[in-house]
Amino acid sequence: MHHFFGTLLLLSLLFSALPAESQQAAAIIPKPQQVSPLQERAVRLNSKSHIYYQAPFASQAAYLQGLIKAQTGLTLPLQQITSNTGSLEGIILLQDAAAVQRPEMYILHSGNKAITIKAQDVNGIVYGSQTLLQLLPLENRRGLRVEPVEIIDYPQYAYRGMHLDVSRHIFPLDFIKKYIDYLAFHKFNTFHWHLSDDQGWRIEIKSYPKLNSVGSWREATLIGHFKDQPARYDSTRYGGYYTQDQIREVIAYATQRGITIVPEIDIPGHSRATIAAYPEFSTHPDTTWNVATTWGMYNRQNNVLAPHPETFQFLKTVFHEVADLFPSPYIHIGGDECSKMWWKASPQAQEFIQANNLKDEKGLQTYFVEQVSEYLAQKNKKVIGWHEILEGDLDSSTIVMNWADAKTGAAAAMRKHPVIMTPGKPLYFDHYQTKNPNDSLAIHGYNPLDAVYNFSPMPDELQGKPEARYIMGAQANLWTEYISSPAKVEYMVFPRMTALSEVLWSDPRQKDFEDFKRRLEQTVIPRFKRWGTAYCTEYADWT
Ligand code: TNX
Repeated sequence: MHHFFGTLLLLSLLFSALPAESQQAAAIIPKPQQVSPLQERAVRLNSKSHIYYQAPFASQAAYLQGLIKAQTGLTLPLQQITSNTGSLEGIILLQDAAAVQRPEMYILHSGNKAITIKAQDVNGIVYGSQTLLQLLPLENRRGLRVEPVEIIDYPQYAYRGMHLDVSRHIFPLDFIKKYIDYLAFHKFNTFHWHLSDDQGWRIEIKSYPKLNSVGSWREATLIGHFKDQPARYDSTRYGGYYTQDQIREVIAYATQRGITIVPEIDIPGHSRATIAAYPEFSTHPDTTWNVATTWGMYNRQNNVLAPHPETFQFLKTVFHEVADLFPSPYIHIGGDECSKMWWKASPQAQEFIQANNLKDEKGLQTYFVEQVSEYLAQKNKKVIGWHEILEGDLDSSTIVMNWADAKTGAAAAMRKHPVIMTPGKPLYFDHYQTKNPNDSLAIHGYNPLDAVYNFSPMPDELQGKPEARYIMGAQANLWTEYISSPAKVEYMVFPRMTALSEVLWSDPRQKDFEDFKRRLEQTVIPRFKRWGTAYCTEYADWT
């Protein structure tokens, strides 16, 4: 008894001794590299406070203004400045490459009359702004109080991505923007947009209009049975695509938020929608081939491109259109699950293999990758492909996106390929995150929150090796066979994406799952509730 009250007293003393600001600052997600409470006066923002910015950050100042208004109701006027006069009151966004020495880094100083965010690039300003939002209250009660604090912060990994498959199910443009907002909130910098697959082509291509008039649409599709729930189908004619104008709008939206959009056109397999539109590009041309209406690997139905001259002309034209549209330095060309049986069964493909001195079908796959890489090099783009592209001998300029285990990722790095880690376990967010038998239908596999949090992008095999530098970062993938609404997307990614943001951003030596959950509940969950985000509430009960 005596002991119990003694501990309680000690604890409450400890807590009251902690300055309020460090309690508040400590709840930031993803956890910053360095947070130091200051002995200065807290800043109070009111309707007279301005957001001052230097010219390169005009767009980000407007973004921050919108975020503060959405969170607190307070609109802060914008004002451009050329330098920091030292007497400004409000929020100040500054470019300072001397003080801020890394890309994407920011230094936030809050004290006395101003909150200054310094960075060398747009991304640093975006991340400093996100941190500031987490320091601000959720309501405006006679001004917004921000504790005196200095935060020095930068990411652990350069590539921090989230993927979304819009082929299996397509989502409204407004939701794509919302998804990008979620990424920005979590300090991700890459959105991998999976735009083509067997079940539908989702980007407007002007030179080959049947990709859209035929390839973007499919007949009724069985989404799936689950337990005793009735089978669900998409409507008789399901589909759609994003126009190039819509895509430009999304790119501008992402750019303002420091996010690069990497488009994926999946070849030479996963090309059923292409073949439905243009059967002449197939190894087994048949005008009855249609856009796929079931899921899974297409061994039984032809979905592989044939090595005709017309096919390569097609690929060159399509990838040039895509490269002209997206400012991203990277274009993803797929390369996964390309069934070799169709090339084996095609005399034309066999002839092509011989005529070009290729070893076998794997060599033909490499040939496809090399051709497309050449077209994209003409547009100054680097190529990303799923790790299956390593099956043949491929030179190391291609970036490998590894959805297998750490060992496969390490092997690619040892071959000097830059590597992005997206292992199915635990980064496939289409897998279950609860053990609830009544959970909404997902793909087999169990990737709970703590598994995501405890994941490390760095394979053990590379510890202490110079090749460790080839690990660019990681990404979670959201395949949407059983995800047909924005709400289900949110349910599947949250809060697992929050855990991944910390894996990619924060110092791994400071990992602490209990502390993470506390900050999740203090900072992120209230915002999910505010935004109406349909996150999975069972993240703690089933892990
Ligand atoms: C494998 S991983 C695929 C996708 C499926 C996914 C389902 C990869 C590159 N390909 O086509 O949607 O499994 O989890």
